[in-house]
Amino acid sequence: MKNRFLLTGVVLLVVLALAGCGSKSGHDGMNMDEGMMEPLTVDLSLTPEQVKVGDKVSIEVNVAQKDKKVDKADEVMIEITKEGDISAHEKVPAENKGDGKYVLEKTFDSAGTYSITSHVTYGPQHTMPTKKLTVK
Ligand SMILES: [Cu+2]
Repeated sequence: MKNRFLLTGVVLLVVLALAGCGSKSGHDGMNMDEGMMEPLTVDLSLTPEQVKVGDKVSIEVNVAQKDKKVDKADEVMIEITKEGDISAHEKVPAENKGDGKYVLEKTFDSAGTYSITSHVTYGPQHTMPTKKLTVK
C-alpha cells in the first residue's frame, strides 16, 4: 500500500506592494505665515515732549511684531498737521535707524498744537498712532 501523499504546499505570498503615497498631500493648508499675522506694535514717542518755537523735536517710532523688532518696515511716514491751520500739513519719511527704530527730527517754527501721526506699513499691515504736541 503506497500512499503517496504529495503534499504540495503552495504558499502564495502575495506581497501587496502598496506604493505608499510618497508625496504627502501638500495642503497642510491653513498654516498662514505666522510671522505676517502677528499684529504690529508701533510706539510713537516725542523727545522732548515740551517744546518752544525753534526747538528740535526727535520723533521716534519703534516698530515691533510680537517681541521682534521690525527693521524692514515697508514704509514709515510721519504726518504732521497743525490744529486750525490746514496749510500746515506735511508727510515725510522717517529715517530707518535699524533695530526697529525710525526717526525724524523736526523743528517747529510756530506755536500751536500739532498732531503727529506715524504711518507704518509692513507687509499687509498698517498701523498709525497719533500724538499731540504743543509748541509754545
Ligand atoms: Cu496711515
